[in-house]
Amino acid sequence: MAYKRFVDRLPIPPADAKVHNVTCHFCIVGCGYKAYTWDVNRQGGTGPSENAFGADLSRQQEAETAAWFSPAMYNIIQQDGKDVHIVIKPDKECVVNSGLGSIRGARLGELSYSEARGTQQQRLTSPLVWRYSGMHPTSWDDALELVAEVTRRVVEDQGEEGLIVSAYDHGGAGGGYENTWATGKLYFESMKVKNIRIHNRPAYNSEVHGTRDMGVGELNNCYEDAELADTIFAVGTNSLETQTNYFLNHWVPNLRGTSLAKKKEQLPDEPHEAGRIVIVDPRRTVTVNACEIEAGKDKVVHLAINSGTDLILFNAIMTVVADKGWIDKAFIEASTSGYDAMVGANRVDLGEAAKVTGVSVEDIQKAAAWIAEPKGGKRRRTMFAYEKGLIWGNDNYRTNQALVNIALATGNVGRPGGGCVRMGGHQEGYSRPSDAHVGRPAAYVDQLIINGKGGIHHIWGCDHFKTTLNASEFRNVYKQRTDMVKYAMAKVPYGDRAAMIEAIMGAIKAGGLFSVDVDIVPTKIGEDAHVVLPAATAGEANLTSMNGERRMRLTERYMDPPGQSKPDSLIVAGLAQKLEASWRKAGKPEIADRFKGYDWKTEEDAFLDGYAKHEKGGQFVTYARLRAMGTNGFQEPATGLDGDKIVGTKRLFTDGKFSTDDKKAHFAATPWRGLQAEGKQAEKDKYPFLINNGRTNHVWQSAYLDQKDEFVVDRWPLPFIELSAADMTELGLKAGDLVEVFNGNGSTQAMAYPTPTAKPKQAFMLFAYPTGVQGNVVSKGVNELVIPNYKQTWASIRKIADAPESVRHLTFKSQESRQA
Ligand SMILES: Nc1nc2c(c(=O)[nH]1)N[C@H]1C(S)=C(S)[C@@H](COP(=O)(O)OP(=O)(O)OC[C@H]3O[C@@H](n4cnc5c(=O)[nH]c(N)nc54)[C@H](O)[C@@H]3O)O[C@H]1N2
Ligand SMILES: Nc1nc2c(c(=O)[nH]1)N[C@H]1C(S)=C(S)[C@@H](COP(=O)(O)OP(=O)(O)OC[C@H]3O[C@@H](n4cnc5c(=O)[nH]c(N)nc54)[C@H](O)[C@@H]3O)O[C@H]1N2
Ligand code: SF4
Ligand SMILES: [Mo]
Repeated sequence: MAYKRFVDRLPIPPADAKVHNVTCHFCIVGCGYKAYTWDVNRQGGTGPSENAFGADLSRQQEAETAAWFSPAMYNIIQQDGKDVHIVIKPDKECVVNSGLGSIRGARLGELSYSEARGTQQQRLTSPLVWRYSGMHPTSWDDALELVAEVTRRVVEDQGEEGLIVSAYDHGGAGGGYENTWATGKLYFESMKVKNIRIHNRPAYNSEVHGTRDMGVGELNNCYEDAELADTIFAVGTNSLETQTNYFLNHWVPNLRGTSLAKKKEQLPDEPHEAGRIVIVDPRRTVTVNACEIEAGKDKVVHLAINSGTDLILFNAIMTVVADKGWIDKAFIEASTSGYDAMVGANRVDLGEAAKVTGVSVEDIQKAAAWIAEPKGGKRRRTMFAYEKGLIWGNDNYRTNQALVNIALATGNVGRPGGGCVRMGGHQEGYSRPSDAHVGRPAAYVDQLIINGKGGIHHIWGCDHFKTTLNASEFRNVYKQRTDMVKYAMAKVPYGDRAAMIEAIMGAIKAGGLFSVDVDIVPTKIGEDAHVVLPAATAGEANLTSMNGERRMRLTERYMDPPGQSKPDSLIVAGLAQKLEASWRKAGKPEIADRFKGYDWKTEEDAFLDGYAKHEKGGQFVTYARLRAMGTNGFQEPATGLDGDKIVGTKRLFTDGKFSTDDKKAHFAATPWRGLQAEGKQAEKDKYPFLINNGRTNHVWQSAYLDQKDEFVVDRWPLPFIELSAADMTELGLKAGDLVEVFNGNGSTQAMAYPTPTAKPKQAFMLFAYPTGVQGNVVSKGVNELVIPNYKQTWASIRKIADAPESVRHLTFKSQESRQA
């Protein structure tokens, strides 16, 4: 069982503790935190003037006090080379989270690198290179010169097609405006790299092309809209677990009716009641359960559709809405095009839709009414929210568009209480030169690697072995190709650089791949790399990003990076300089000159070169202004200054003008066409179990920090796979037993978690976990724009062993702690 060892007393932050603005660097929500630091051999007192909270700590504090922190929020870190105490606690003044932490963000303290307290000792502290048959530490110069030299030689041989890049495109840790700009400048401006992919999909494309092509950018509302909506229509988003404090601080008040006063105040001319919610998800999530508890069952509809059938469901809802005339005629007239054609093309028979989706005709009609039926003669306000159940779902492009069709038809884009939005994953922080040269559809990069293409791979903060589709085949080929280079390298003395480069190039010509991994910890893909470069992460460098309502903040540097690690932007700068030198030495000054312009000394220099110059409103944004605007920041785009305050934009598209040439939002024809990606229907026909997959509250992403956090590893030594009681019996399983999940794509393992609410033959497995990679059984099938269907996976399951020792202490209680 998880417990905090050696902590029976925590120091009191003194009144003069340094205070830093922090945005939690995990999920999209971007909760505001404050980091308090002070000298390690001091602490504050209980008197209000003696502690940083200004509270009388000699007395019992009230239940909702902010003058409090938990052991998980605390650590001892280094600041300017000296040990200091640190407390990273949620900020009550931040409008995003109003002082709430989550089970992830509230551990920012203990997830920091600390030599004094032994946390995150896995962090990379120096550049590593492959020599003497292992990874060994070296200097930045040595490592970067090797990377630059091999990169140049590969480009000389194969053109820029030979350089394959994997890079995050998000905000938060492993991203942010500084780092996306730096990597973008290197690969899109100094070079014109085409064979590049994003962290979460195997090509360089939008995951929501569908909505963008209609002119509707995907983060178009504000979190307050969830408090103002009459109805929230939530598709494939398990927001209690994945956008936790957005759900708790902005959805729950509406469902409870506590945002009614706000509704009446802001929208006085219409009737109001507590919010309702419709959730589309094949499985009953804890979000569904929490909504039933908060709103009452009569205000919640869970449409438990068959996996991958969202599209026909949306078309059916659209059909009802159109037939009833529950549309916003004035808006359709003034701000859109193609309505009639869309309704004609997408019309479906409700009986047919019910058959395909498994949802009754009555529930389809009820959902349509809750979304669009006028209330007391006024238009109903509905917020449409979707995330990976839709985005990584069947026929992504059209399904996305089918949802936007309903939002537009009902006049819910650009209006209070509306929006048609991604719930989001990471924070955002995209600032890069044009990627137009990549083309559309973009190259399917994983397949290039699998098919022996490319000679060198640069990886920025991605661990494809855990997180890509078709991961089993990808890893097998990757290992073979990188091993070829390792064997060649082992034959020459490392110090003989000229001979080493020849050996590497020889292996590459024979089909090998040279791999460079930039990360903060050792990764699975990094095990096959030849050079590993240590990055500093959020809090160890200044970093800007925006959240799901485009709220931009600066996370201030509050601690030293581990060892020699550096912010990604400065690693890019170092690499660009080495590339310049390498091309110059090779007698190609015209190419060398393209790598000028990286003389950044700090991450702020990268920010000024990128965001400030290139993003809309960027001229108003400086670190100093962001710092002064604290954890509330402003909502992008910036439109000007009010004194020294940046003025932002609460909602997009409020003027009814959209991002198309004619400024109209374009409705889309999106007829249903079954399981669309290659091989999916055959896989479904062949294997008995749906292997639905995704996230759980405790774990952040591929567990890159959690894998060394006692609390998480103790709860999830192995990834869980939720199974119905009937399936447990049929497979001869007891709680915690080890199972193998396998199909034609590969195999993986997990721990059986009996789940009373699971439907028979519909399993749900934790994704991306180091001790069992769900992606191993995901097929390579993608849509025509190379968007994967991680969620539509079918496989067999068999028992491997009785519950191993590591899971015997676990509880297998239902995740639904109570029922409505
Ligand atoms: N089966 C299945 N697969 C999926 C998904 C799914 O739902 N199902 N979802 C997909 C989605 S939405 C996502 S976002 C991806 C995630 O896929 P990835 O982005 O590959 O995984 P992460 O764990 O988020 O982070 C990758 C690496 O970034 C490193 N990192 C963290 N901070 C920094 C930093 O400051 N600098 C650098 N250089 N590195 C850093 C971490 O140590 C980690 O090794 O997985 C995708 N894969
Ligand atoms: N705790 C935690 N929070 C996170 C993350 C994390 O790792 N841990 N990661 C962050 C990131 S990068 C991302 S992208 C987001 C993802 O946030 P979400 O999209 O909310 O998370 P997932 O669990 O991937 O998938 C959501 C739901 O999609 C459902 N689903 C599966 N198939 C279908 C389908 O065919 N149709 C519909 N409608 N639904 C389906 C699943 O049952 C699941 O409940 O979470 C972010 N927040
Ligand atoms: S909800 Fe997201 S941003 Fe907020 S504390 Fe949790 S992980 Fe961090
Ligand atoms: Mo994501």
